[in-house]
Amino acid sequence: MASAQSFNILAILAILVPSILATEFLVGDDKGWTINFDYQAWAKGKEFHVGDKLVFKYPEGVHNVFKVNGTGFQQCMVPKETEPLTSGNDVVTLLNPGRKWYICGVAKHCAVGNQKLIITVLPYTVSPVPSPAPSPTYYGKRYTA
Ligand SMILES: *[C@@H]1O[C@H](CO)[C@@H](O)[C@H](O)[C@H]1NC(C)=O
Ligand SMILES: [Cu+2]
Repeated sequence: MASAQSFNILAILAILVPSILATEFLVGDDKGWTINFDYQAWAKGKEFHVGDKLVFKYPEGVHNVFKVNGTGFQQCMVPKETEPLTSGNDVVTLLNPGRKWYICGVAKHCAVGNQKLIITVLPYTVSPVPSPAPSPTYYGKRYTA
C-alpha cells in the first residue's frame, strides 16, 4: 500500500511534471489556422495530453476559434452562448482528457473550407522511468561449514 507521503510526492509530480514536459502544438504548423487545410491529417499520429497547448495562428479578423461539441463539429454550428477566440494567436491549454472539437465560425470556413479540428486528449501519463535492473538472486547451493 502506498504511504500518504509517497502519494503526496506523486501528486506534486503530477502537477509539476506536465508543466515542464507540456508540448505546444502549432495547429496547422506553418500554415496555421486557415481554410482548405487537412487538420485531420495534421492531428494524425500526434499525441495530445492534458497540460499541452494548442496555438491557433491566423491574421486577426480573418478567422476565429470556437470550441464546440461533436454536433457542432459535424454540422459546423457555432454555439450562441459562447464567444470565440479572436486574437489571431489563441492559446488553448488542454485541461481535460477526452475528445475536443474546434471550428472557425467565420462565414462558411468550417462547412465549405473544412476549417475544423478534432483531437483526443489523453490523460497525463508519467512515462515509466527505467528502474535499475534487479540484482540477480543467487540460487546456487549454500555451503555451511
Ligand atoms: C452541443 O452544442 C450546442 C450548441 O452549444 C447545444 O445546443 C447542444 O445541446 C450541444 N449538444 C450536446 C450533446 O451537448
Ligand atoms: Cu476561418
